[in-house]
Amino acid sequence: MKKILVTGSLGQIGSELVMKMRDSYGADNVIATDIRKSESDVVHSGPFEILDVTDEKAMFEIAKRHQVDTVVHLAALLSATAEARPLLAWNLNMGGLINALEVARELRCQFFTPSSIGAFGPATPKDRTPQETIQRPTTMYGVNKVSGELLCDYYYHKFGVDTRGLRFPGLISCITPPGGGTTDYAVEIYYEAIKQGEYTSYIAKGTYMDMMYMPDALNAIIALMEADASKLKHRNAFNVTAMSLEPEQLASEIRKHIPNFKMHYNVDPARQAIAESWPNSIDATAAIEEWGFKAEYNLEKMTQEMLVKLGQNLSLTGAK
Ligand code: VAH
Repeated sequence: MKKILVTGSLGQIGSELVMKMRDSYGADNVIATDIRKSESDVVHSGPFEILDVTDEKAMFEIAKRHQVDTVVHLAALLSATAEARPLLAWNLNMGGLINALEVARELRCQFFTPSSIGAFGPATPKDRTPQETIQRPTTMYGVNKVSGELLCDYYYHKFGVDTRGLRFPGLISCITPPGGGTTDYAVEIYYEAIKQGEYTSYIAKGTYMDMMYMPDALNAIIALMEADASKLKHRNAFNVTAMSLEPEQLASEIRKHIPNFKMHYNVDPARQAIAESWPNSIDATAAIEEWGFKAEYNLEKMTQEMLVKLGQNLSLTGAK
């Protein structure tokens, strides 16, 4: 990767990945794009372009003008929003993906896009879900993710595009809150713990989902993209995870730092149904064996860092 185009650069992954890639590859070598502009480090620390990923001509023009050799396609609607607006999700998630793959094909770029544990469904083995197993998701987001995995495989086998991807768990970050996800509760809880000392979870206690702290996710993307292609058997959909959590575990760990933290529940049936259709835990053996995946953060280490960094960020913005 020398010259990288990133779509969805102001989103939860993009806003941190762009900054990390600019540190590693040079600010001018990471072209950030998003459908809107905002006052952020991403916009001010290197090249930024407005891009609607459903406009392939515009994407091709930006990629060609900057002579990129890598496309990192992150722009997408997450699970809860996709379930509320399935047709919009299909058009954006699949239309954006095929456009990004076409640009990568025409300009002979390496390609990354994330899949998700959302690519699994109720028929999938729930515990230590294997790398290769039944994928019959019951959400539009899951249909998009399975279709995306197959499309990326197709572009590799048919056109030789060096496509790579990861099935991400819920990602927890202190920089840009996620929007429209099912696992967002695991981010919101930290913000509310600091601001209010309590949190009302829309996911029921005892509902296990895989989670990962954002620094581990960013390292995984870069490690996969820099991995020896000859060692990759799975390419576009490596299971990666750091921990399997349910809301009470997060609450207990937070109480080690904020003893009076109170947890309440007001379950959202729509997002609870999505969560229950996903695995409790997935198996990351293929990623470990094929390109050395390793997560550095467990619940204790993540919570310690999240509360310290969020506390600083919220004080800075006066939100505390
Ligand atoms: C979501 N955060 O909740 C995303 C992710 C595994 C979950 O794909 O939709």
